[in-house]
Parts: sequence; C-alpha cells; structure tokens
Amino acid sequence: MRIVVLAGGIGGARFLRGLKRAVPDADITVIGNTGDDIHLFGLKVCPDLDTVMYTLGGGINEEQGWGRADETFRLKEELAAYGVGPEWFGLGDRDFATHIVRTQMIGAGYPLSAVTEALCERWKPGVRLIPMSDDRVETHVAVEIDGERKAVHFQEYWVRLRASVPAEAIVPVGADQAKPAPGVLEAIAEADVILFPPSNPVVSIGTILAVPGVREAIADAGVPVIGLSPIVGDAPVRGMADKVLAAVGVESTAAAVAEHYGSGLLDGWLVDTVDAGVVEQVESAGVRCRAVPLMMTDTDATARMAREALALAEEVR
Ligand code: GDP
Ligand code: FO1
Ligand code: CA
Repeated sequence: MRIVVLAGGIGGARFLRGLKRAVPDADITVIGNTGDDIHLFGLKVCPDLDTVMYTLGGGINEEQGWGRADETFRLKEELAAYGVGPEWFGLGDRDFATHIVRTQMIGAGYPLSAVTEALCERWKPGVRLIPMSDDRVETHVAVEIDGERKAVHFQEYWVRLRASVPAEAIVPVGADQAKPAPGVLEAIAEADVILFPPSNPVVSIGTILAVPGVREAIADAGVPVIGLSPIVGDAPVRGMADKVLAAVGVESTAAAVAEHYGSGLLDGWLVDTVDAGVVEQVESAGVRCRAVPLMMTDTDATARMAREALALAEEVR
C-alpha cells in the first residue's frame, strides 16, 4: 500500500511512528512542511523536516518533541558570549551538526530534497521524506505590537512571542512562486490513500497545500483523503494552533477544521470521542466522519488511530 502523509513537526512525526507500526510493510511518502524554516548564524534550519527525521530515526528529545535527545548548548552559549543571537531559539550542539551539513550541501548546489535524502541515510526514518518544495518558503505572521503592525518570522511569533499577540494574518512568503519538490506530485498521483495527520491545519498542512499544484494533485488523485483532527474538545492538544486558526477565521473545533479543508479535498475525518457530538455536522457537510480516541499517548494508541484512518479510507473508497 502506498500512503502519502502531509506532515508538520511534532504531531505529524508522532502520527507517523504509529502509522509505521500499524502498517509495517506500507510504502510511506511524507511531504514535509518547510514554511517553518529559518536561517540563523548563516545556517538553514528545517524544524519540521528534522522533527520527522529525528522522531522516526530515534534521535528526538521525546519530552520536548523537537530537537535532539541528550543535547547540550555549548555552542549557543559561546555565540551569546559574543553577543550573537537570537538567544530565544534553542539550537543545541548535536542539532547544529545537521544544519551545518545541510547548509554545506546547499552551498555546493544540492537542492533541499537531495540534502534531506542524504541526512536520512544516517537516520533511516523508514519513510521517504520529501520537503514540500526545494524553493524557499517562509511563513510570516502579521502582528500588532504596541500599536504598530509588523510581520515577524513564524518562529519569532511561535517561540519568542509564544503566540501571545493576536495574529492578524499568516503569509507563506514565497509559496505562490514555489514548485513542488521532485517526487511530490508523483507520490500523490501514485498514492492509494492520502492522510492529513493531526498537524497544524494552517502553518503545517495549510502551507504544504499553498504550494501551487499540491492541492490540485490531491483532489485529482482520486483516492481517499483522510484527516485526523488536531483539535480535541475545542482546543489544540498541544501548541497554539487556536491562535493561527483564529487568524484565518476558523474556530478551534474539530468540525470547523474539517470544514476549513472542505469536502472538495477531504473524504473522511476522524474526531476524538469527546467530540462525537460533531460527527453528524461534519457528515452533513459531505465528509465521512467517525469519533475514535485520538490521543497519541504512546505508539500503540497512535497505531490504533492510524488503523482507524485506513479503515475509514476503505469505507469511502
Ligand atoms: P509542529 O510543527 O511541531 O507544530 O507539529 P504539527 O504541525 O505536526 O502538529 C501540531 C498539532 O498536533 C497541534 O495542533 C496539536 O494540537 C496536535 N497534536 C499534538 N498531539 C496530539 C495528539 O495526541 N492528538 C491529537 N489529536 N492531536 C495532537
Ligand atoms: N521550539 C520552541 O518552542 N523553542 C525553541 O527554542 C525551539 C528550537 C528549535 C530548534 C530546532 C528545531 O528543529 C525546532 C525547534 N523548536 C523550538 C520547535 C520549532 O519551533 C517548531 O517549528 C515549532 O514548535 C512549531 O512548529
Ligand atoms: Ca511546524
């Protein structure tokens, strides 16, 4: 079975771990969000690609969900001693090596997709991980601080400001000019099922869908497209998805997120059992819906979620 998954960072990566356990023989292609990418200290950092790679490759800091296990921050301390920041972004020593290798390869002329493949030779994530695009796309957030409207990089909004100021707009800068990376459209066209894991609908999956051709390819693939709600009981399970949903005028409910994707794109939607009350509403909007436990408490629970998603795919096929 060929499965395509559109993934952000933590939610996407944890879901993929369960999916791999549920269907060990499946051929899984992950299309990763690169809108979170940021250039720091002359290095290209790709948080969502790295989160997927480290999580599936066994190198992730499990508690945190991002960054490397067994990490130290000597390099960051030395940079700070020179007054070189930003101090608000926690890049560890082990993680730095990834960004150095990536930046060196890009400097040598390799596209991000080839670099990602090379990094995955070490981590062996057991999936094919492709960035959504080799072109630079950077999500910016329009905010108002002290009466002044300005745009900040997504990481500054998320990590430094902790989404504490209202987001007025979310702009995936460069997305309209970006081309899908080699293999993205092919994987979608050849998929047996396409999954939207419980990733951020705006700044993860929304950014991938903003790359011209991706949304159309999914709609044209003619295979079940099944999503799992990242919103449980009217709130994100973790993170601040409610803030970015508000910026695009979407309520933080499992039903509103399904409606945001739309029945033109989505065939099936899983909501948590606590949201069983919205099943009828989602179905009346033309999306097959089931309520099942959606908390990724461990890999077995997550594998059950993945099996439910694949079962729903068979129902709508
Ligand atoms: P990020 O790039 O690290 O922000 O990660 P993603 O975009 O992949 O996923 C973030 C989303 O995952 C958040 O909106 C969370 O609400 C959601 N999420 C995290 N853990 C769980 C879980 O156990 N169950 C569900 N249903 N959603 C989760
Ligand atoms: N998230 C944080 O909340 N604080 C950090 O200092 C931080 C550093 C960081 C470094 C590398 C990396 O791959 C991810 C990192 N993240 C950090 C997570 C990252 O910001 C995620 O993109 C967001 O949490 C949401 O997608
Ligand atoms: Ca992310």
